[in-house]
Amino acid sequence: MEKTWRWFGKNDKITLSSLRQIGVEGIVTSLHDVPNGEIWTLEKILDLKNYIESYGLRWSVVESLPVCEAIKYGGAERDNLIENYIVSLKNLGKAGVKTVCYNFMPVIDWIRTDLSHKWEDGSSSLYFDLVRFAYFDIHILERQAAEKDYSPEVIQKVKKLAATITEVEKDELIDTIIVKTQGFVNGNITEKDKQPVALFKKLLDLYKGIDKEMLRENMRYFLEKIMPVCQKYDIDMCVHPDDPPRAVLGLPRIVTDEKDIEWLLQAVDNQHNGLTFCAGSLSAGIQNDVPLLAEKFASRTKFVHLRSTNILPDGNFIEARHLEGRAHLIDVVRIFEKQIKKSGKNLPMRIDHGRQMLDDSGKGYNPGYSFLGRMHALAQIEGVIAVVQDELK
Ligand code: DNO
Repeated sequence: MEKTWRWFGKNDKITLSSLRQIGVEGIVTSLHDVPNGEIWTLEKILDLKNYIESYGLRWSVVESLPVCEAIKYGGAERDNLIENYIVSLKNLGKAGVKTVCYNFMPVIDWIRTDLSHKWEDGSSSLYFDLVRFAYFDIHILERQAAEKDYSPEVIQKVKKLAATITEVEKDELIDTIIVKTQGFVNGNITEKDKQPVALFKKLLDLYKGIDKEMLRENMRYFLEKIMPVCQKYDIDMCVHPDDPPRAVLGLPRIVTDEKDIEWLLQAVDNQHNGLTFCAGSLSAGIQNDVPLLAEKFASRTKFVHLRSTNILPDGNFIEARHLEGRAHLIDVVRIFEKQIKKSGKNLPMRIDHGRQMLDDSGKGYNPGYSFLGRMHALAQIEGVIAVVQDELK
């Protein structure tokens, strides 16, 4: 696999020269300064690409070219927005950047409730606590009939939490769920927004009446429109699974498990309609056997995220060490290395999230995207890849 790294552009505190030293080969990034829905010009793409190449690296994957909400809920502006998307893809194709990761999650991208869950050894990782999330849903968003979506045990615990939670904790929860984890990945809500909750509720309203079937049809519509340009420029679109892989906040989610992935690959049965195999996101779904999914979808996987989780009682989950947990990354690596051998085509892989450890704290890295924690995981995975490649000789 090609060793890639998610880098957030020229303002990222982690420099390309450091990445070069730790064995990174390719960069995963986006034009983070272009607002969602606007065209990525060839000029801007080439500027960043040349910058990356001047460090002896290559721009391997775009993550993400964000899909605007109106495309997902099927709003009046969707055709214009898809037109812009197509122009951006064409420009990427002309520049030779041909792997594009995106997602089709309504309103909210990945969800965590704690960004620095302490481990016994002093490091920390990201965490999802269902009771806190339900509290946010029921008491902060005050979503109509939200209680229905949680078990009586969870509701009981939410009541207890409501009696003790402080204002500071409430603010932190809002900041974690809809600001800090979202701003840098999709831009719906950013640190600049003064009233994130009100804004978020407006976004949720856009999906009133949109169920799983409708969201699927909107995804099919989008994919059918963009396939010709992907075909022409040999661009692989790689959808990122929903994280966590389940419906949330009354919103449908359609990339959660084997059936969903099967549906989307068949709905538009074209090699350019591919998958980002995010082992970590999939592993947070109790229904998912990660190596089994890797085996099944290896030929349509165009980009791999390596991370793992452990599911805890109550529907909570924690991001595990990369060689532990439900993702079974050793098996996953073996499956994709075999696929590479079979197809003769290399696959970009990035370490997805790392713990915060040693000198990572206080550096202002985006949540999950520590330097030392990810470097540590990369070294482990590099070892696994070397062993597997040796086995396959
Ligand atoms: C979080 C990421 C996601 C991912 C997008 C891809 O760390 O895994 O935000 O980048 O969903 O579109």
